[in-house]
Amino acid sequence: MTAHTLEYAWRTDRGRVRAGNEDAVAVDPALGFLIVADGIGGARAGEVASALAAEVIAKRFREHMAYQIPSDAAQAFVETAIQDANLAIWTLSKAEPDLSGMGTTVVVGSVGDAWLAFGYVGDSRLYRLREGRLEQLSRDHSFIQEVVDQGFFSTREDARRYGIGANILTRALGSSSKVKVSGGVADLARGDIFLFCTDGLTGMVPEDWLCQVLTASFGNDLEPAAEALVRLANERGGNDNITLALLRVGGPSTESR
Ligand SMILES: [Mn+2]
Repeated sequence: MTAHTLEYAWRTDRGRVRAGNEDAVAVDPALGFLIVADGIGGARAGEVASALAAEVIAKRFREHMAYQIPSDAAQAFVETAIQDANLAIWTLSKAEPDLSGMGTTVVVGSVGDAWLAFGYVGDSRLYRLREGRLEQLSRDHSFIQEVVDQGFFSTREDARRYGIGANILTRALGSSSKVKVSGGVADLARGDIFLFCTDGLTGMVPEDWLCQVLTASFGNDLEPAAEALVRLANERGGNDNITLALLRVGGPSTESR
């Protein structure tokens, strides 16, 4: 499936404040996909929405992902899978009064031969650590990101200091029958670490700390790094559910295919 050896690790944690966990994660190293979602909605509706998103997208990968497709086809596949999830959530929210208004963010990765195709809606994020630098590959669909993009503030931190709420989404799955999906394709290089995560991680742990923990994982297993990120978010308050999925790119694969 790929020219590199790949390692995966993932976690979801309730955090220290919330009564339930409305995040969802689904990862399949054999099929090469990663899904992270953060549900929105009263009672247990958020939990239903994020779980349904992960389920619909994972099912689509299991049933329809073709072997060795080009990266642009994988990006289109991810986009369609996310649109399927959106329609399923929207349909269920219309059918069940208890689930009315439910929604979720989602960020999805599809790993191919030397590339990662990705798609997302909302403020769950994708980062890539390369050569000691952590770069956000996604761009939040949030009000705070929008005021930064429009030039009212130079950074999200500035906007937050001014009192702009960090958790107002401008796009989510489930709010209408169609959704606009953002995405792209990133190349894989040896040593890269990709981080898919919800705002329960990024809202608690500064980016330079994320960078340090991931950088420190080189030469070690990936699992302790995943564990350390959850622990850090909890130590710094754990105000929200914390979910992450990691993909680390190793050396050339010895498998010939
Ligand atoms: Mn959250």
